[in-house]
Amino acid sequence: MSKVHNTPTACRHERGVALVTALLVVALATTAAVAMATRLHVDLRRAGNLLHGEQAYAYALAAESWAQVILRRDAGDNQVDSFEDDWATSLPPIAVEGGLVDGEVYDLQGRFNVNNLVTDTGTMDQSGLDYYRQLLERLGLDQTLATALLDWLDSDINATFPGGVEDEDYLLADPPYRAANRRLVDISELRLVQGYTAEVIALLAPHVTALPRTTKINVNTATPVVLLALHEDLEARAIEDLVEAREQQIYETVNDFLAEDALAGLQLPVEVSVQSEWFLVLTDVVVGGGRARLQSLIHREDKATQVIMRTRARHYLLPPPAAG
Ligand SMILES: [Ca+2]
Ligand SMILES: [Ca+2]
Repeated sequence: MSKVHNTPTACRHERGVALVTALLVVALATTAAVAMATRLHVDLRRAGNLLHGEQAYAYALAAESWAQVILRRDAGDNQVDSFEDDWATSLPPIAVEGGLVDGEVYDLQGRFNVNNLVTDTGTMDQSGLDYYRQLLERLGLDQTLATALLDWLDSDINATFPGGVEDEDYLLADPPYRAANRRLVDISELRLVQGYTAEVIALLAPHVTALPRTTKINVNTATPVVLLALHEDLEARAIEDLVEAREQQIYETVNDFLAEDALAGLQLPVEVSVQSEWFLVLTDVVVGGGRARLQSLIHREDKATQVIMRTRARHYLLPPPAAG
């Protein structure tokens, strides 16, 4: 019986199986070849992007070095820091081989350093706190934000009244955490402090910074709101005039600023300055498919500069302040 089945029908069946197998092998081989080609293509692209990314980073570091040269040269050129200085000049993006380099230097002493709420030993700094309360007031923000931040920064664990927040509140959060009880390393840490919502931070961001030491506000580069917060009796209109006048004639000395009519008879809670030591350099470089964004905190002292902190960011953590 079986022989009967090994007739042309069976042969055709075997030939059929062989053909299907052959087709499958061809199909698999083709798929594998395509997959390999795709992988190779992706690998090449990945390698290319990595290479471009590294190239972009190298350019960003070069731009950062260049910014430091400008800042050092400025310290030799003049004893005052203002938007008239070379470092404050905004340049269009510079074309480099295969890409573009963009960079900007910002004077961080044109903002209020929130670390001034505490002294170097971690106790409350009354004048810093008074200033910050006025800044919050001018921005239409809640006063309790001042005590919440003070408690985050001060070394003790006793909540300040009213509005203070220490461990007992943060430990109830999900997930629980503790107050830092030390100065901020980066202003983005504000996000951890109770009450500092995205909306609050967006309002504050252009006017605040976090620097490792107590700093003075530079009246030549301070934002209008930062100037307005110097005293509760200052009027917005007077500060507008003052900022306009500053564009024509910068303040060469602190006394020139204090001699302004708008400030007559006012006792400022904090010391001000016409010089700056702390700068932020933002660099944005694109090379082919690679991109490098760098935030560098620069300290300048005695005509020397030092990079204190460097962050390679996908997005800048905080927007830069509006110039002027
Ligand atoms: Ca200068
Ligand atoms: Ca504390």
